[in-house]
Amino acid sequence: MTAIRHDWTQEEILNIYNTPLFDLIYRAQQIHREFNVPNEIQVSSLVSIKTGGCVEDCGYCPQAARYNTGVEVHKLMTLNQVLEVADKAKTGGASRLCMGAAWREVRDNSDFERVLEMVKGVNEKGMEVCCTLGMITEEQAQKLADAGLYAYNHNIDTSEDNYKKIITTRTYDDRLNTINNVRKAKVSVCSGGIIGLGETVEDRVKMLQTLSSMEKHPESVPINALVPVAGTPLENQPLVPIWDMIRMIATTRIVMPTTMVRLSAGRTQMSLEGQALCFLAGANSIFAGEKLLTTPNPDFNEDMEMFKLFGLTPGKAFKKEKEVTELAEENAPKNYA
Ligand code: SAM
Ligand code: DTB
Ligand code: SF4
Repeated sequence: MTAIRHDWTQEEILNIYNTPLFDLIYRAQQIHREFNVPNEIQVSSLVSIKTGGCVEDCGYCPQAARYNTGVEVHKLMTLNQVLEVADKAKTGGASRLCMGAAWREVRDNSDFERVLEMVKGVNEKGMEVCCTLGMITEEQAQKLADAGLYAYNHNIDTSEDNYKKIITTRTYDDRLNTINNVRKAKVSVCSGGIIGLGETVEDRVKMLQTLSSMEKHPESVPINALVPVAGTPLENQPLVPIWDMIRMIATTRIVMPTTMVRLSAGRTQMSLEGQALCFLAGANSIFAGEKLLTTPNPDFNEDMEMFKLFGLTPGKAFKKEKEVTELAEENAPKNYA
């Protein structure tokens, strides 16, 4: 049985990343099958509940107010609008709805109260609810948990060094702090990053080291390929080669065996063959639905066609990835502190 490790060194992770491609995919697939249900892909759908006008300066983001990206600013959606979106997502085959807000942080105001109502309402529909609302305190995390929140997404995006080049309005520690607050409230952690920001392979490796050395691995790790958006500082970044995506996913799978590895933004730029290799490399989750937050994504029908073609099935809600992780960690030989 493969051990769940929290002490991967940068050198080890770099060596994995640089393994000959087929050896890398083979090892990732073996580990994938040891800890996860083969051919089952978890499907999440995204909804931007509050769009644009964000005060932060994240260099990749079309929703930052300071860049002219043409994204229309929308105030917080109503509860009913969100419930309608949830129904559509469920019909489309999604087991989780992820609600995103272009906020720097959550404030204790009527908007937050409304988000709590949304969490409650979507949860009552039998869907897992995820939120990504920017920085939150421990108390806010607890309120979200009490309302029925299943997971909270808060990406570390890249390495600590590279982070400073991409975002100046908050620090890496701010990010880690929010992740800790989510953990304390016993909400499932979803945290990953973006490749294609102009980072080095070492930056990618350092990001994976930060995630894999957490006391508990995030239950889900989204790997986004940058969607370059006109008007953002990163608009001219070349598209991520599919080989980098495959290597990144395989490496993530190997260092965090029980984690849900999400093939996230950038799928419209990928061929079906490319996506197939990402699944073979251990990705077991996607965002489905025609839009991510503000940019296009394959629609539900297209993805269901792909599932049919590959013989994949969408995962059921509340499969308790938390428990799976805990069980696997209990059963695995301990070689970490
Ligand atoms: N404002 C909150 C925050 O920053 O945590 C939540 C929403 S934010 C848009 C969620 C994540 O989307 C970011 O952390 C980033 O990793 C990802 N993202 C944003 N723009 C992207 C782009 N153009 N391409 C790929 N991923 C992107
Ligand atoms: C994540 O890692 N990727 C999603 C979700 N978590 C919130 C967001 C991708 C956003 C891509 C750019 C956009 O559509 O605005
Ligand atoms: Fe704001 Fe989040 Fe976009 Fe950064 S990534 S500008 S915090 S919406």
